[in-house]
Amino acid sequence: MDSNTSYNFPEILSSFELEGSIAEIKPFGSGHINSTFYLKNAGKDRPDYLLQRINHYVFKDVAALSNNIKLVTDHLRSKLSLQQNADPQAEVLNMLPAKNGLYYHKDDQGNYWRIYHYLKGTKSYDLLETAQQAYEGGKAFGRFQALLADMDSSLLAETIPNFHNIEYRLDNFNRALEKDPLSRSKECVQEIDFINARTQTMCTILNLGRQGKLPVRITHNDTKFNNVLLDQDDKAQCVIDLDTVMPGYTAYDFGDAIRTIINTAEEDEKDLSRIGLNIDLFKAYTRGYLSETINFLSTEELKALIYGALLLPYMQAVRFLTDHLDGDNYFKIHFPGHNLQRARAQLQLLKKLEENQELLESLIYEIADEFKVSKEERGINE
Ligand code: ADP
Ligand code: GN1
Ligand code: MG
Repeated sequence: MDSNTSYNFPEILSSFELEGSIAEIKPFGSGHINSTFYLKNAGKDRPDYLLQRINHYVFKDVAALSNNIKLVTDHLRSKLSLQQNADPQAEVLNMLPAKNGLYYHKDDQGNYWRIYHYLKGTKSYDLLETAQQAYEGGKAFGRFQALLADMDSSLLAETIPNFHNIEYRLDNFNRALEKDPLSRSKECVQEIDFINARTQTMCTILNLGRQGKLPVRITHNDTKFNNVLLDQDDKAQCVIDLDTVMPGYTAYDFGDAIRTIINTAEEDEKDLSRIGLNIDLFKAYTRGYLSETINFLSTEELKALIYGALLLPYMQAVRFLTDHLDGDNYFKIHFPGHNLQRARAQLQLLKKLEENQELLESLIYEIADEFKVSKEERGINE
């Protein structure tokens, strides 16, 4: 959407207190919601920045969203400042205040903007290449949950209500199907049937939560692998994209990460035969994740991880297909039918996950057992 949109960058940049002067502004990243621009400083010894237009069609309350990010990043920084080998400046997003004293600026066209310090020398991957990257990703998201485990989740606003509530997502899907404003449902009959055949089983986590069997914690809720920055040596450096950090279940974060890590193809792969499971990457991510979380995850949470791995591609497919039926109002698309292609790819991934459910579940338990001894040694009980 940004290639043919003109923004008043001088006005936007002058609303923030930036060091040096900005020599170059270029579109950045591959996110589906916000729009990101890299701001290169003219001075070599001055910081570069990352400018983001916050999508306020998706995030209705930008003030509450910004407050969440401020609270979470402050908490992370204060926890890390107590750890000897940590570098809070490099490992936590640093959001700049605007001159208006808020953490965002609203421009004349009604767009909302924020700026982060650009973390130099970092990389993010849409598709992973090595098991080390997967392991580091697992550590990063696991540590993120662990560091926030003692933060009061009621301080955080729900930036998108019912974000991971599959019943709500299915209701929206059914509404879109009923309306079918562009008569697109006829081209996705198979996908609709596939989704409808799984509505009950996909409510497992929701039901466990309602029965009080899963604790509500602070979770990230958008743990795509490209939302963790790795350093030059592929070590985890910083978890980013904090717009959806809010109360949730740990299995959701695990599942969304696995969705992007285990897939041998892109999220929107057209050739479904290329979609397969990379079990080594699954093991590496799970090992990294559990190394940071095993000490606080309950038995029920551990059990729920596999359901998260099945649910998240399903939920994503439901959301992509709903948007396709609605006329592509939510996710940025790059060609007509993109959301349908994305939905098909996610359903194919789900098929593969279902075929391998037992194997994946047993791997989670095997890896958890590797850490059991140390857990018992430390006298941690459920
Ligand atoms: P989106 O919501 O569009 O996914 P992100 O916040 O994830 O936006 O940012 C998009 C991309 O920009 C990321 O995948 C990452 O490559 C890069 N990025 C984001 N924040 C930073 C940062 N502080 N320093 C360096 N790169 C960043
Ligand atoms: C969106 O903004 P981005 O690309 O990180 C979406 C996620 C989806 C993801 C699918 C706020 O994330 O929920 O999982 O696309 N974010 C929002 O790629 O809806
Ligand atoms: Mg992102």
